[in-house]
Amino acid sequence: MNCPHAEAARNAGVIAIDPMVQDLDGETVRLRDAGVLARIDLLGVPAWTVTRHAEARQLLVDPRLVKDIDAWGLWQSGVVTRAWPLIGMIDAGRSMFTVDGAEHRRLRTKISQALTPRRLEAIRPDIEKFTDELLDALDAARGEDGVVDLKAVFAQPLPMKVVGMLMGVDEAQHAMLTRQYKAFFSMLTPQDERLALLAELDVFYTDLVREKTARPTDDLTSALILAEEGGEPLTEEEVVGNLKAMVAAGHETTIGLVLNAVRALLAHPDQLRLVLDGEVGWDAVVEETLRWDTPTTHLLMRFATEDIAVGEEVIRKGEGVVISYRAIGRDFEQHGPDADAFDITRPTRNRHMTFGHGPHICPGAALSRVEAGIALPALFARFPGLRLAVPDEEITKLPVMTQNDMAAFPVLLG
Ligand code: STR
Repeated sequence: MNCPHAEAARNAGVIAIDPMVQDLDGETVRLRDAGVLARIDLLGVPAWTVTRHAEARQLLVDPRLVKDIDAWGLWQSGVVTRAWPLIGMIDAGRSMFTVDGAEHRRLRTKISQALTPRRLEAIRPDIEKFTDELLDALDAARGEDGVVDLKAVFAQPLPMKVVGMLMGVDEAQHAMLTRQYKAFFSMLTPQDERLALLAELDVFYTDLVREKTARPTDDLTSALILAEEGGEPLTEEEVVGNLKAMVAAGHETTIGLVLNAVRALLAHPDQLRLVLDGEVGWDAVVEETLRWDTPTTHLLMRFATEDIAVGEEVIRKGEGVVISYRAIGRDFEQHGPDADAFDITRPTRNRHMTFGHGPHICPGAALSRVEAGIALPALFARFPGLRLAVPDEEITKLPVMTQNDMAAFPVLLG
């Protein structure tokens, strides 16, 4: 029916995700209150989002939901085009991030095997060295007033150094990549600029893959290129896609994990004490931060290849589904009535779903845990008097729709 009343009724239950949101807790609570499946509006584009742990867990193993953008009705009909500011979050080239089923396993296996806890033990000394160097840099970057930006000098460069080393991206390129991803994720970047920078990044990564094809080294990019007996080798496009996904994901999300953990501890001094006194481990801080303040707020997007009933609602064939990990971390059913509280001693702290579930579960989960598990204790050991240089309310969030990304994190090192 095309009458304005029906239209208004349909819109009534729709939550518009605000690209400029500062009150992320408010957004999270609104989504959780809206039900298991909420109707959202992403800059004019309608989608569903899943806000609860149990249902997300089911949907994430449901083969009727796929990552292939061609399964999206609004894309097929041309309503969504590359002019939409979030298109780069979905139409990111062929890679383990965008493909399902047997092909997905083919694209992903080598990466997940390289990132197991056991394999990561080999690079622990490198991560410790990067951490120490960046702690020196923090010390040196202190201004006249003693203030230094923990994001720019520490939390941001560390994951880039680690993923750069793993994938074979030269240090000289890290500043360029940081700048480009910042512009990519920011909703203030005009769409033509975003598309241009994505094209530039494609050229950069393609050149890198060609260089590694000619002269393979011992990094993961070279390993992805080298054909193996039996297995079908990846195409150049697939290696480029995986490399992009690794750098973008490895860089952006771990920044949030480290900063959100520091922020939570500084806001809860009693809990910081428990860790510093050795009563609770740093792993508990990492897990509780992952649950309570997820680096990824919303993950775009999957598409229904058939009608899928979820509780009272039906996701229709062709509709898009977002997973709202921040709301899922605050699910009362999963974490109890105090789900909104940060509590490193909570019994369910390891039962969060921040890394996803099912075939696409984050292949870098163990890596991010190792990074944060090294960075956080080293930071507090070196600067036991670490504190915020501004009131917590003055920490601003960047205009990024899908990630919990702070503009800066000014601290006094004590
Ligand atoms: C950014 C743009 C790009 O070139 C490639 C990718 C694929 C991986 C995506 C990444 C994206 C955005 C951030 C994501 C990451 C996988 C994990 C990370 C979604 C679209 C998270 O925030 C969980």
